[in-house]
Amino acid sequence: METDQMETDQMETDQMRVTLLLIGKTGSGKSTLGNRLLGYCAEDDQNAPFKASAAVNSETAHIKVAEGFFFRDESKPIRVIDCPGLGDSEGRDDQFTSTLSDTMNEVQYVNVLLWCRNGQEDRIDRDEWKQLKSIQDIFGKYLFANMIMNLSKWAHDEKSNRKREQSGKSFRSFRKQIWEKVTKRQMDDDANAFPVFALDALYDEDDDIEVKEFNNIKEMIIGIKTGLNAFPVFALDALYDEDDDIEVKEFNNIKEMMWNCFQELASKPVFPKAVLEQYIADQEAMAAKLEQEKEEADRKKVEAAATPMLKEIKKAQKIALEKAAAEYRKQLDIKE
Ligand SMILES: Nc1nc2c(ncn2[C@@H]2O[C@H](COP(=O)(O)OP(=O)(O)OP(=O)(O)O)[C@@H](O)[C@H]2O)c(=O)[nH]1
Ligand SMILES: [Mg+2]
Repeated sequence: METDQMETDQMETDQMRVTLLLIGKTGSGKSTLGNRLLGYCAEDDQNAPFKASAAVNSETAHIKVAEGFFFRDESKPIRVIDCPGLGDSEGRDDQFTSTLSDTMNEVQYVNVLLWCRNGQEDRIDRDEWKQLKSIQDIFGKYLFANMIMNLSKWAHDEKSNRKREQSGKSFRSFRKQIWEKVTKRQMDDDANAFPVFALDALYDEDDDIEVKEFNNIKEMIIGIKTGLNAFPVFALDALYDEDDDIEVKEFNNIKEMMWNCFQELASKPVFPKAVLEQYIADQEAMAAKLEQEKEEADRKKVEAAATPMLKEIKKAQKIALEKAAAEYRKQLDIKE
């Protein structure tokens, strides 16, 4: 009984689990952020599910799925999927789409597409486009509506803040610039508006394919309104200084806002195309089976209803036949 209860609890938790897919370039801080969101603080915590490192080559070689709770809060179950960053030197890029596709078909849905970017890099390069393309191949364009961006390596201490303000690169202005560059529209005062792409994305404006791809993905991201109405961007510094009051306050603040977004997307999961196709096929098979069963039941019902009627008809026919035969005999004057 207790085990049953535990299994039920487990199933309910699974149903509610907010699933996050971390994407981004190699070294952009995906694994570090994933560990942090699951409540692993120390950089070298051996129990942390994802391995992070400062190595030049991609540290994460395989897609890994880890389940836990948002900052270990048991009322907030999450599932984090950490991907290798594209653009490594090990030639793994080609396998990326098929491996990601397999993993997605297994996990079935994603609530949040969490795009990690190094806050010190304002260019979006070819590898990031490639990753977005893979996502599109698997999910269709819909997952882009559930996108959140996080800038790593964006320290919030006083000195860093001051330095950025002085160089005109505050978080607000950074976001505004990107927004306007991508949408070619003036950003209104909506504080949640998402700076879709970074400054001076690397695409080659003379290359038709690159231009097409840029515009394509741009339209998707701006145009879809099924997930979050405005795409938020955060700068949660996964390695903030716990002794710096400003950093701690900012970290907790951003953490809170991030969870609110996750929660909003919890009821708007996005499914891979393959999962949807399978679901539709199962539904159709089920409907066909039900139809067949219904036809069989109807046939039996008609048969059952027809039986007494047939008996009546047969009886009436017999009577008529006997009557006709009697008449006939009379005509022939056959004596009985
Ligand atoms: N200061 C600071 N450093 C960070 C932050 N996030 C990641 N780093 C550092 O950046 C380096 C790369 O981080 P990873 O988490 O391994 O990056 P990744 O995106 O998982 O990289 P791949 O697995 O290679 O794709 C590590 O040295 C981290 O300590 C951050 O928010 N702030
Ligand atoms: Mg990694």
